[in-house]
Amino acid sequence: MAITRPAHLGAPAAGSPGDAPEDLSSPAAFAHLASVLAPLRATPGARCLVLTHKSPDPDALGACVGVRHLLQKAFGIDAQISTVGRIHRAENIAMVRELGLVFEDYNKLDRSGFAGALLVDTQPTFGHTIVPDDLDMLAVFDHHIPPKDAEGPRIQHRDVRVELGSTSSLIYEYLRDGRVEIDKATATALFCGVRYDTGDLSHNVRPLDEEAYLELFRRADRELLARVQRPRLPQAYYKELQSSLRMARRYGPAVLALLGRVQNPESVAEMADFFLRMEGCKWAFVGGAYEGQYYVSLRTQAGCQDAYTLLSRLLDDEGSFGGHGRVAGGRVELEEGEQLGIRRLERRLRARALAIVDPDKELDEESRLGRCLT
Ligand SMILES: [Mn+2]
Repeated sequence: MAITRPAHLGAPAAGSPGDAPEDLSSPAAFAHLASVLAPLRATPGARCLVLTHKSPDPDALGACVGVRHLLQKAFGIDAQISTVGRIHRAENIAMVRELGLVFEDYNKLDRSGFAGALLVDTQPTFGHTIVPDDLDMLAVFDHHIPPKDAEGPRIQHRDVRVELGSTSSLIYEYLRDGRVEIDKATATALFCGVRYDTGDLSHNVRPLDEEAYLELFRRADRELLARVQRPRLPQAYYKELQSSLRMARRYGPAVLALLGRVQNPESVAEMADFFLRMEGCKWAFVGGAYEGQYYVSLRTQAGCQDAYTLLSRLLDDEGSFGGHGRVAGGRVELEEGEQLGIRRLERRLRARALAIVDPDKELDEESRLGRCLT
């Protein structure tokens, strides 16, 4: 079943080739993308590369699958998804396994056969993103705040909507405007993306996110969704949970868990979600080192400062980060003598967190050291 545009949005406009307009919105966005892809449509056998950030999350994965579907069905262009970095979180692994997704390893890929690249859920200048300098950047679809003054490659079609809850919602809009039929597998993948980034429509939600969530859910494989949401967990998960509980400290409205080395970088985000649920907790900040990088994750409650601004204060120009609404994450490159580097970095992070929680140093000594949770 093809998706029909809701009547109140009117009919899609005709194509308008040329430079990307400042403010892309439906249906001008679809028309502009069509104009950018027109030369490829005229080239038989043209293929595109679909890329995202390292260690993709469900929104990145869903948007990749959605863009590939859009290219194939709306424009007749073949596309290959390629990823960098392992997929870690149990839910994300389950999503890939259950949907039978196959991605090419970017580092082993022969890029010579591609006419151009499209990037989803990230932007070329972000730290955790690798983009080919030997391919045209045809399009970028994202909802993260762009970095200031960053010089990137020329992008023919740039659609970054920071107000949106997920990139998967944005891709849904293109499929809808292109009147593309969304099959069960594509709907399920996109739905996982909207669900993950908006917490089942509980935060960062715009009408488009809501429409995408409901329309995609209608078409999704619900048994498969249930298997993705409650996957089996490796034993290492429980070990990490135990050490996180032991190392976490409460500083007034904040919970901090700076974990030293972790076996799985995704557990940093997982634990931040977990600690934020504690009664009285306004924000949770978790960090852990993995393969030369120190990963950080921040979650904030409604009414608290937005996560992006708070994380920028916590990192104070160290490493790279991104975020929106109540969710932010980043990473800091660790230097030689890693063990010492981890400890020093954690000390700096703790000091900055404390300066935010207790700017006038009014807490007593014990509270300033942080209280154990257990
Ligand atoms: Mn996203």
